Amino acid sequence: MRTEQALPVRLEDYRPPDWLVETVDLDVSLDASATRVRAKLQLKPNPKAAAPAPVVLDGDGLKLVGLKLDGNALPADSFVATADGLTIPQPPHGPFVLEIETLADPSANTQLMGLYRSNGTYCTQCEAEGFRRITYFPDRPDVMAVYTTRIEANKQEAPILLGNGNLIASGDIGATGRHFAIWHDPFPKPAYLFAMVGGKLGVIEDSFTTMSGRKVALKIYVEPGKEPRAGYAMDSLKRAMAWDEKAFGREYDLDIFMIVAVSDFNMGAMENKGLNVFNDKLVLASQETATDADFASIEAVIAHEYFHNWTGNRITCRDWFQLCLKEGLTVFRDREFSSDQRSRLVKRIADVRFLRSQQFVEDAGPLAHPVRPSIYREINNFYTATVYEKGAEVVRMLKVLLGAAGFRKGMDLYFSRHDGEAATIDQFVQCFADANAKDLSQFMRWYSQAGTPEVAVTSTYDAKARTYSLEIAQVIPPTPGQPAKEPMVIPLAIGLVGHDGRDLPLTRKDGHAVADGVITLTKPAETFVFTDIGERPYPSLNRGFSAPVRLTADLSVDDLRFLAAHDPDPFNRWQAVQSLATTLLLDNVLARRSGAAMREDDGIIAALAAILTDEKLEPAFVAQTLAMPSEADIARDLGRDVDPDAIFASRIALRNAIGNRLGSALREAYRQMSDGAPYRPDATGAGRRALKNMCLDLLAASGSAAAIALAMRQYSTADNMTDQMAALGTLSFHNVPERQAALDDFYRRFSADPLVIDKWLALQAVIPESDTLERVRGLTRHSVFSLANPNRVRALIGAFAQANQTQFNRADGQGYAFVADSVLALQAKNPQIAARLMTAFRSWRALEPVRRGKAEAALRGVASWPGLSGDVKDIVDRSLAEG
Ligand code: 0A1
Ligand code: ZN
Repeated sequence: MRTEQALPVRLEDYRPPDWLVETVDLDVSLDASATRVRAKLQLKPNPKAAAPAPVVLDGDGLKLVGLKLDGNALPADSFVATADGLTIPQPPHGPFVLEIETLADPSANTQLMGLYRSNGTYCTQCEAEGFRRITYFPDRPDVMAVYTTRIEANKQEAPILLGNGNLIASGDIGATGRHFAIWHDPFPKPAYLFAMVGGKLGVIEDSFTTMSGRKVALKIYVEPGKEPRAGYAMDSLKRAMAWDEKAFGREYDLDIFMIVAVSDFNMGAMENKGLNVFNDKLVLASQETATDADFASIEAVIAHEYFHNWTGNRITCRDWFQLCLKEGLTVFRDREFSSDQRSRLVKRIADVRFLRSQQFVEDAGPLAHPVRPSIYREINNFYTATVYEKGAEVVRMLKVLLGAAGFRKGMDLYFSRHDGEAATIDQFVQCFADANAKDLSQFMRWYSQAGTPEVAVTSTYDAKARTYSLEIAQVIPPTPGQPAKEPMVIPLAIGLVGHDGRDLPLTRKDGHAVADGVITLTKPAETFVFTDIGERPYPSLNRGFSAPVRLTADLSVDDLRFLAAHDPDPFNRWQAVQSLATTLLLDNVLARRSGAAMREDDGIIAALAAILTDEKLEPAFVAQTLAMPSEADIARDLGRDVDPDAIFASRIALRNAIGNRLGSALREAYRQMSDGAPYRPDATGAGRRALKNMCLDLLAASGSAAAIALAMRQYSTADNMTDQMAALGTLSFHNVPERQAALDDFYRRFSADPLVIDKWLALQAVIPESDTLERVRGLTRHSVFSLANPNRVRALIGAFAQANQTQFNRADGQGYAFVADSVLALQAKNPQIAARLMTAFRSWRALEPVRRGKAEAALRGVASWPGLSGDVKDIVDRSLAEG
């Protein structure tokens, strides 16, 4: 673990590497505690660099055993080797071969970076800076080399040996009981895409024939016995491969594509060339063990990692500041894929909810940073919602601005111009500019300016002149290191809805129609005038969430009710309901804080009633509309003086009112959606279950004993995890005897299945009651829990910190103390997971004074800990920084 404070790395300091590596020959002899790594690097001076320079290789915790230059052992005084680096001050002037031998202990690797073991399987994780934990290397993405990997191991312990690229040889090593495999990857790649695996694994196999007729072998490796749960992942992979050919003209390039699922993994999955390594929760699924949401995530992440083969691997990043070049773009691509496989509308709503709940919150606090940061200390801490989610929104805006055909032209140019390169965001955007003869220089501010733009709209209708104008101002709030901002390019899709519920034609003053219904803001304030408008219309703004902004408009409650019922853009129907609910919820939070009575509102109930009974709407959309803003949504919109108890009370009151007032409609919808059809994880089936379970939850929110009985019945009779889990979730929010009975039953049924036990842990962690903290503390001592497994930590402590607003934010500060203690207990073992847990404190300044004080004390306590890991220190320091 690195404990010393890393020096900041700055984008402006980028220099091309002094030395390039043409080929890497690795020879890895796997052993539980003493794995021997021999690396043969063909080095050559970079013609682009100022010669002659020393060779400086990165390392992290390495033990050097031997070093040769062009076949000769290097004298001790001609190099400097530490655990964290290897320098040869006076290397030859031309190309040479360096042979490095190191020893590693994979069983002791608890950080899960570099070479480690998961349930006995040897595996690697190299992004972002893990390869330097395997051998000394210029560990930066602009050094791309051709790798050949020889792996050997005890045949009993690791019968399966996998590497990047194609298998070129394998066999036994005499009578030693050991065997080997040699893998060759012909595509030059950065070290972060290196991977190897060795273990006892089961496999499912299939194949895919590419658009040019090449047959690709597909293999998914899992722990033995779990093969039957890998089928959906395989199906998703084949659909993703076909989709990328159709949507982007991208074909797979090796003869084999492999996925390995492991139980211990810091993130979701990793796009290593030809050998993706996955967190097993994003591979394994069956009707009995996975929910519809799990199936959807598997489909999306399998696709995401596959799509990286072009956006990330074939074209990689010049440096880690360009992370969004591969991540924002690849998230955009996986969202498009899911939209085409499922419902585009429902997917968009889910994505926008996620963006607002994660990225808007990040953008509004001390951890805010641009989509392309310009400074970092720990790159691991920049795999954020801003880089991924806002990064995807920025790519999406390019498509809105250029149209589908213009966007595709830009992508085609990007693929042809930069294939095989380590590129930058500037080069990416330049492709869209060149392909469409457009100036996108102002658009680049989306990459450099942090903060969510606030767009304020005022409308005026002039009946006499038959004009309607929108006066629109944009402000980008200050963020750390960026006190003042320049105006952005904001594409706003809009409609003006007439009384008959139809869009009026959008004609500008100059007589031209507004192309595609999109107006583009570029200035701090500007006015858009539409002519020949015969009635005062209802403005429908930022349709489909065309720009990731916070929009406020002078819409009355009546306007919102009209739009909720009639907006031809269904996304904005959903948005209108959310806006109505938000207004009510915020009013009631303030009322509660000041001791005034909360109000009930007919508008929102009437809007929901209309949507619930509209049979033309897809069930998944209705479910999304019935889902009221979360406690975190309300806290974010409040922005200051946040009292989670008041928010909870306000939200409970609204859900109670919905459950009571719409009881018969909810029961009817529940009945209609319970069709007894066999389970299928597709969008249609999932949508029906989503609506059914939303109805159940709202009925229970009314406090009805019949609804609790219904939930208990659904829990016991469900034939799939979605329905079972939803019923258990509903029960867990009510302090009734059935709750504990169901939780105990669930544990008995699934105690041998860690991925299902994660659901059981998470459910208990989010119970909004004052004894939850004790329950969670108790569960940390339960035999199913382990601080060494990231999934368990996220399920229990992560869920408590991120998804239990009232209990994490207990007024006595005990929730903060528990999470801070957990971070300290974890950080020496796994600094990455500890740092991520620490981000739960990111909104501490928005809390009301008592909680703010307690949260600050917890943060300062962690900051003062001796031997704090660099990863956690980076998060804590930025969280506490002023301004
Ligand atoms: N590139 C991966 C994300 C990832 C990043 C770091 C990791 O190290 C622990 C693992 C995975 C993706 O976008 O899926
Ligand atoms: Zn990715």
